[in-house]
Amino acid sequence: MAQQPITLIGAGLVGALLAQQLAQRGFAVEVYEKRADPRRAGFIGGRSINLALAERGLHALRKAGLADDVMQRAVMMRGRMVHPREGAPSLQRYGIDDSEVIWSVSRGGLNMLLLEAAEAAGARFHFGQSLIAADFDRQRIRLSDASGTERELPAGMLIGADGAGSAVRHAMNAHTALGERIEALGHGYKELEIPPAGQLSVDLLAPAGGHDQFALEPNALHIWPRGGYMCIALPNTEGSFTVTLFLPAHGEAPSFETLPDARSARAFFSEQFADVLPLIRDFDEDFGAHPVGTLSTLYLDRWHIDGRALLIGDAAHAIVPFHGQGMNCGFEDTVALADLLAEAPDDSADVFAEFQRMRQPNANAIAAMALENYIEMRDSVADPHYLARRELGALLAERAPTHYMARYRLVTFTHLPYAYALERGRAQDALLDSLLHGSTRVADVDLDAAVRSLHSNLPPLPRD
Ligand code: FAD
Ligand code: E0Q
Repeated sequence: MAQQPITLIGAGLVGALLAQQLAQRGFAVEVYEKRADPRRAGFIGGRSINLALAERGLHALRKAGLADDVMQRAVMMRGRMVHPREGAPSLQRYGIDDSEVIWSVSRGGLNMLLLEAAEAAGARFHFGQSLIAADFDRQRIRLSDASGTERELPAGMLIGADGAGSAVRHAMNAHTALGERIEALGHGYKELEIPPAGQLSVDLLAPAGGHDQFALEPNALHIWPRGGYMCIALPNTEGSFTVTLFLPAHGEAPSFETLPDARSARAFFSEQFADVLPLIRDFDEDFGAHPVGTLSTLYLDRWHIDGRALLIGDAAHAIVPFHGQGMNCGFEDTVALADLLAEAPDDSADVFAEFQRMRQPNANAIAAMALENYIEMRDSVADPHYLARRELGALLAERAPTHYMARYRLVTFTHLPYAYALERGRAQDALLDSLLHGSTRVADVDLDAAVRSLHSNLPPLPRD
């Protein structure tokens, strides 16, 4: 192939995987990344931050030939371990059995693995290079290095994988209105760390028979739902956990605004998350040093300027993290785009338009489901009506697997389009509601009649 090189901005999770996929298909790829090379610099102060990898992301990694490498360093999560204010934690399985699980992976580790793979495939990376402007008429970009020195480069085909605050998007929007809409959630997040249990005092170790390397059950995503806010924790391979507190940014207590220092935060945790607090060894230091992150959903009318520039991943469709699908969706994007470009390397305008046509309805659907899942996680996982629907759903999935699959499973364990999962979930919920009509007594439902009603009201699930 003798096409013009592709200029990619951003070597985060999506940029690095896209670079690998394009290089593998024979394209010349030049990648410019604002930050230093994490393989040299180490990842943000050595903090271990992790995220949930599910079937969609894994499928993209399989196609890239990278799944085995990634899985070697992943921790299985069978379900969510819900820690109520009072009483024992309980595991809500994500799938029907251990064939339906998700995986906790290190963000930094995954990013470095993807950079290695992309370089090995022939992509070229330029670190410490920040895009500051783009001229789409002259097809040139302006970059600045860490010292502030600027330079200009030609960029015939420009792809922005530079995340939620995309500079490429900003430049595109100044040239052609993209119809940008950013909806702030109004809640922020802060990451804290639970070190391996070996590093905690002896009396906090798991009871005899437990996993003594871990302060909590390792093969689960832990959730402490508290109504308007919550904590979660995902396991790391070394036996540590990364805890994330999600809380309103402003307003009456509790909000990040009302927790200005570690002392107030400690008092809040000792009231609301009493069992988590003693596990976070360096609580004061973590709380004081780690910034509060912001959360928004990004909607655009257009993702591209004809064949000259395109946005992908969070730069095109940042979503709130409550379904654990942002990276998974971005990884799905990379396969779709690389396949389309390989088929028609000289028709980037058609390819970009087709990419948006294919992916935007699905990005909108996962954006909506991620927002709904925040409410579900922080309020409903302890709600009897929610639990009754879940229980009845599980019975129907067992008795009528061709006609019922929980929306969570459609999103997390299949490759069916997100938009289909959203639509099917609505239809299934309506049916569950009509079967339960407000009751929480699953035992009272006539299951044979329920299965008949399911078969006559809903088409069979499509083959994946
Ligand atoms: P990013 O990862 O943000 O990468 C963008 C890259 O571009 C960065 O390296 C940045 O330095 C670079 N860059 C930025 N500006 C410039 C510039 N001007 N010039 C050059 N380079 C630039 N997703 C999941 O699938 N599962 C989860 O469990 C999950 N948990 C999450 C938890 C939280 C708290 C948050 C906030 C998100 C979570 N996500 C999760 C979403 C996931 O993090 C994102 O969807 C994913 O990182 C998007 O990848 P990206 O490459 O598009 O953007
Ligand atoms: C998952 C896996 C940040 C984050 C990531 C996640 C999930 C949640 C709650 C959060 C959703 C769920 N979930 O448990 O239903 O499945 O990734 Cl907060």
